[in-house]
Amino acid sequence: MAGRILIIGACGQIGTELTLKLREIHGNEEVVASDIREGADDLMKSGPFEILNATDEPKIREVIEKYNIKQVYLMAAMLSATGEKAPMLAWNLNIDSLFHILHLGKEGVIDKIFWPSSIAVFGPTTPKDDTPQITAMEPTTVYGISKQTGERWCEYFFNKFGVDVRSIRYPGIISYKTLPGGGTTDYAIEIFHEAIKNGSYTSFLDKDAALPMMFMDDAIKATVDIMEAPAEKVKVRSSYNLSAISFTPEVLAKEIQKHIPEFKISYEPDFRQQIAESWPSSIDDTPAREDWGWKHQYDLEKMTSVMLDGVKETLK
Ligand code: AKB
Repeated sequence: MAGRILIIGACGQIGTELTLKLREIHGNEEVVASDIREGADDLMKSGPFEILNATDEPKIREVIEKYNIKQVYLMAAMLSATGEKAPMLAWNLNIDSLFHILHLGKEGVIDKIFWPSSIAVFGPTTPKDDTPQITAMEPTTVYGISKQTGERWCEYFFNKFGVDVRSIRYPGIISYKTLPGGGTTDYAIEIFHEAIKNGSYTSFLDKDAALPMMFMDDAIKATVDIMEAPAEKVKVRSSYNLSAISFTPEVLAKEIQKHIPEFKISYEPDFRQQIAESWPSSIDDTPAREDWGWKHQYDLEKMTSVMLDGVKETLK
């Protein structure tokens, strides 16, 4: 590969598994992980790592030069629930980091950028079911506003300066290797840990809060696929809708009960319920499927059984 890959925010929930996958594909030395803190052992030991704050532009340039980086995956972000507690910090982190990377693309220092958006770009005026790619978008969270703004800037930098930036709107991502941090969809991971440890879970979302979700392996596959697609196939340069499964806490609990019959769920909705209510229940991702061949592999049943095995393994 001509030039290496840099992952910013490599120690987070998606960053960790993405780094390991990209190292498997391109070779360990070709993929530089970076974050503001150290992460999982396998990530730290398998290839180069740099402590890097995503808003520190001079340090980003230094790392890019040091390793001859040509592709950047900007995974650092403050998510929806945490963002509501620290709005300005969320805005600064989510937007400043993106600007630094887009400008490096504009200057021709790097060739390709991946930047994740989210279903949080949608809001209460968006059609809830099978939300189309192009629709009303009036997000009500700081995280959603920052992601929507970021999408506009990505498209602008592509149109005006030819920056090859690619993006998908992640739904809630479900995984067992690294815990998520501060999202509204985090209940769908906590529930597995609590089901195995205690046989019960109190959900911070209501029983019928349906949200779009996806197992981690599918999210990683989508990320790798869109980055490997020929440029002309990536027709949406804001961000692609991406969909796999959609369920409520009650439906997920019933699926878990097929494996752990004594599992009990109760509901104590908090401020995150309001965020969930402003988001779609399900997503129409036809453009991603048609343009670059996106296809998910995990349904609710398969995801649940892999999650239960995976969480059991991590708790050993
Ligand atoms: C969150 O809940 O904030 C995230 C997301 C849907 O982007 N998981």
